[in-house]
Amino acid sequence: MACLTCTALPLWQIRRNIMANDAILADLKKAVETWDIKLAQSATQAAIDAKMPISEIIGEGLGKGMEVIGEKFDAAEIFLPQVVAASKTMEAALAVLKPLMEAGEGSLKGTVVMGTVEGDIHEIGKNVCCAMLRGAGYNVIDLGPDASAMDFMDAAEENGAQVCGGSALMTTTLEAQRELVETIKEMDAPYKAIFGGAPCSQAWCDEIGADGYSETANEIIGLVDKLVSQ
Ligand code: B12
Repeated sequence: MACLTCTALPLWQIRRNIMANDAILADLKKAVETWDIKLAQSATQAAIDAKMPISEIIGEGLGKGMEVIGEKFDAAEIFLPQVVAASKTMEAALAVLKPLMEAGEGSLKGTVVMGTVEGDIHEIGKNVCCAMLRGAGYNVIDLGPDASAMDFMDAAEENGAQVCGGSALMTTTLEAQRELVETIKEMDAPYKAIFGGAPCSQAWCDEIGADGYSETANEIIGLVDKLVSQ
């Protein structure tokens, strides 16, 4: 939280900025919820202009909209075409953020190979994690969806990665996370394995012997920071 006594801004101006930022976050959420690509792009640009951190733009704005989409889909209030439209809106907003996210790469805190595990095509959560990690200064190799354990191994070796992060959104594809842990162990490779996605949990990660789990993209940075510094 900002220290009010340390800033040169008068209190009324701080309050006005907070209100303006709240309005931008509401627009970001609404844009994804209503699959409004133009609003997503303009609100993302407004957030950048307001110097909002990437973690807030994604975690408190766009991501909140995607949460609503997930809940509505689960409740059969909307169907696959609307979910696809919301995904495309999220991707359009992430494209506006891309130059900002890539600016962090120069510092190279480490390299993370990210992918959605084999048999699974859900990408949005994984893309959000990639964006957050890039924003935090990591070099991220994104394998995209349907990535096999060997795809992770090859990319990690080629790029000297420290961490492999596998996303799974279906109960049927959770097993592919176990396979990645086992492949890393069998090959006696030095990579840490972290996992996430809606059906994944800390208990599941403990069961398969993974090195870490995070429920949200906001927590992934702290998790990777800890593993890379070990
Ligand atoms: C969007 C979506 C789709 C889109 C995906 C678009 C895309 N480009 O990704 C489309 C329409 C293509 C789709 C297709 C399908 N889907 Co779908 N989909 C969803 C939906 C509605 C939202 C998922 C999402 O994007 N959430 C928003 C993101 C931001 O959240 P997230 O993914 O959880 O990610 C966060 C965290 O989990 C974490 N995280 C994520 N990954 C990682 C990785 C690491 C390493 C870490 C640390 C953290 C982390 O950080 C993220 C950000 O905070 C979910 C419902 C739901 N409630 O999850 C169903 C859902 C996942 N889909 C489902 C199904 C069944 C399918 C289909 C089989 C449908 C079909 N009949 O064809 C196909 C999949 C085919 C396949 N082989 O993969 C089921 C899965 C059921 C199950 N438990 O197995 C769900 C749960 C819907 C349901 N209730 O039935 N889907």
